[in-house]
Parts: sequence; structure tokens; C-alpha cells
Amino acid sequence: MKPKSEEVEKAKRNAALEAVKHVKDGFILGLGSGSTVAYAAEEIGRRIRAENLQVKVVPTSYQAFMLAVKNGIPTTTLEEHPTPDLTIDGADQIDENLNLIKGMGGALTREKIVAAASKTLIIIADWRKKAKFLGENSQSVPIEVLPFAASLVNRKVTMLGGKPTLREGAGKVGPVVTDNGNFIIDVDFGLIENPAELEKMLKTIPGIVETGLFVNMADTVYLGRPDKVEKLERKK
Ligand code: A5P
Repeated sequence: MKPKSEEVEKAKRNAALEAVKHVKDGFILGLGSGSTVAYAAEEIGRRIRAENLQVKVVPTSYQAFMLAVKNGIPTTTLEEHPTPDLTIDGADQIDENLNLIKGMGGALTREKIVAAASKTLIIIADWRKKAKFLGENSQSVPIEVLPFAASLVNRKVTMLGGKPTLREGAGKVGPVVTDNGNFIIDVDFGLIENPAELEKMLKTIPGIVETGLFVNMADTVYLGRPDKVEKLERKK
């Protein structure tokens, strides 16, 4: 049975609230992108007003920047704060080792850069995002590519066994253009038993700017349900 959308929204919010409990006064935060992060931004804004919490965020997308502005959260940059204390971000799929697929909102490259710069990465998601293996339920891997390289990348990922689809816009004809001026190719690789190996191979293809595979990056995942939150930690 399909879950009701209000149950899913409650689950996302519950996960976000748990993550924001980790935010301390003086923190520099990476602010991820997506609908689950929107709840985290609301809670950070609420705490700024209620507790006079002093924090700044490095946004991972224009959406994250706008969420920060809307919620009264001061923004900063990696130039000013190269090592954020904590990044809170969403995910599209999470495997048993806390490897992730991200980028269904098109924001994967800046998300990965900010996550890699941060001391800690906390992922927030609803329960439907958990999988035994990445790639389950036909979840494809978003890949950001230079427009000039799109046909080469299509050919190369097909040789690796993937089925590529150039992401088309909604509210715009033609391909989606990312915050960095690139295209997104969504590639269905089937079940991904070794995400680290796939990531390594993809990174050898000229024109791939970044992939939505986040391997060994998440420290903690809060998996929300309508009535509780499960905490998962990466084995190190
Ligand atoms: C943005 O490109 C993504 O990486 C998001 O973090 C991911 O798609 C999760 O988004 P939702 O929280 O909206 O599901």
C-alpha cells in the first residue's frame, strides 16, 4: 500500500528534527538540498530565533541558499569557512553500509564538495529510502556532465552496463541545466553491489563532473518514520 503523503512528510520532519539536535552554538553548517532538508532549515531558523543560536550555513544549491534566506539563517562560503562542523543533507537511497545515491534534485556536485569538506555528515531521509543494495527499485545514479561530453558519457556508461537517460526539465523544454551549468544523466546500473568500484570507474570518464554515488561519506543517518526515528551509524 502506498504511504499517505502526510505520513511521509511527518517522517521527513522527524528525521530533520533529530539531526538539528546536533547543531551547537558557533557551528558552521553545510546545508544540503531537497524537501527533507527544508524541514531542517525551518528548525535551524526556529532555534536561531528561540535560542539566539549563532550559526552560519554553506548552501549546497540555489535552493539551499533560498531556504537559508527564507528561514533567517546567515550564509557563508567554503572560502571563509573551509571546514564546516557538520553538514545535514538528504538522500535518494541509502544502503546497509550508509553509502548513498544523491542528486535526484540535481544538486549533487556542490553537495559532495561541502560534505567532503565537513567534519561530519548527517543524512536525513524517510524510511522508504533504505535499501539493501543501491540501485534497488530501479533507482538510477544521477551523474553531472559537461554538456560537451554528454554523448561520450552516454556511450561509456553504456559500456559499463548502464542505461543512461538525459534528464529533461519540468517547466523548461530540453535538458535540465544544473546550478553549475551542466547536464544530468540518470544511469540505471541495476543492483550496485560494489559502489566504490563503480564510482572509481565513472571518475575515469572525461566530462563527468561528479556522480551521485556518495561512498563512505555519511557518518550518521536518521531514518524517519511517522512516529519514530531510527539512527544508523557507519562502521569505521
Ligand atoms: C538533491 O539533489 C539531492 O541530493 C537530495 O538530497 C535528495 O534528492 C533528497 O531529496 P528529498 O529530501 O527531497 O527526497
